[in-house]
Amino acid sequence: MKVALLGDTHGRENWIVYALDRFAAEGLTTVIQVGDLGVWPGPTATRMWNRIDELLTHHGQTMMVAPGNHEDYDEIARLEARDDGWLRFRDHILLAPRGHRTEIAGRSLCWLGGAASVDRGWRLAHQQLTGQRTWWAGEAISDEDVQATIAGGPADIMVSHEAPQGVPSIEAAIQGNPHGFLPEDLAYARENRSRFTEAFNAVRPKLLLHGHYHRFVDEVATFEGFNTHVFGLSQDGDPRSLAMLELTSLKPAALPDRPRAR
Ligand SMILES: [Mn+2]
Repeated sequence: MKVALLGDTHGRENWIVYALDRFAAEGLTTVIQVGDLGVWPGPTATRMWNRIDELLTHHGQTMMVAPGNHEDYDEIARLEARDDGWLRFRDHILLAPRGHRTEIAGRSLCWLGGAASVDRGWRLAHQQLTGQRTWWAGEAISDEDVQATIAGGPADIMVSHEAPQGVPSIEAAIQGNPHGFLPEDLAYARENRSRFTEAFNAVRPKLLLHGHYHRFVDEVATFEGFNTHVFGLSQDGDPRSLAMLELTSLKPAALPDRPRAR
């Protein structure tokens, strides 16, 4: 069985429509999304997600999400959990609680969303100036989230927004603070990433699917006594934020080239 993989979408409707159409053209009905979906407050976002849910219905697709850092965690906290644990955002858009477990086509999956915003201070300053909120404390991965994830044991696939420490291409990309983030925000992000890494080391997945870094990552990395194929999806606008995964082989692949449908 093949499933679709989708990187950070940041609530960009035309990109999400494009992605879902591309997946539909390949007959892909299960979409794994790795966070920064765009769960935002206000009626504009509400109407947009209603339209996306209609499109998912039309295509017979379900989107399963490990939420990111740029999401309205107050809204996520109000969502109702279904009997199977998924948080229902829309009928066909399901958000994973931290440490959630599922099985698809015989493969075990562990879901751990969340990440710390390295630009937290800038977002809070922006809120003070404009009144527009873009940061929620619920983005951070808590000790309880880590413990819940560890309790579930290993899994074949881990779906997350964050990536663990020790992935060479990511370490190279974030080294040296090129954007000049605030020291306290860098420390906050580093500490949160350590917490994610602790959970990751207990899950020991064969394959990690993640977002957050807005760059394509495809490498086998060595961790504490195990190897993981780390597959990081890029963000909206970049073709490398779309992929598909054959669950038998656990090999992600790019979508075949086809003309743009709409
Ligand atoms: Mn993002």
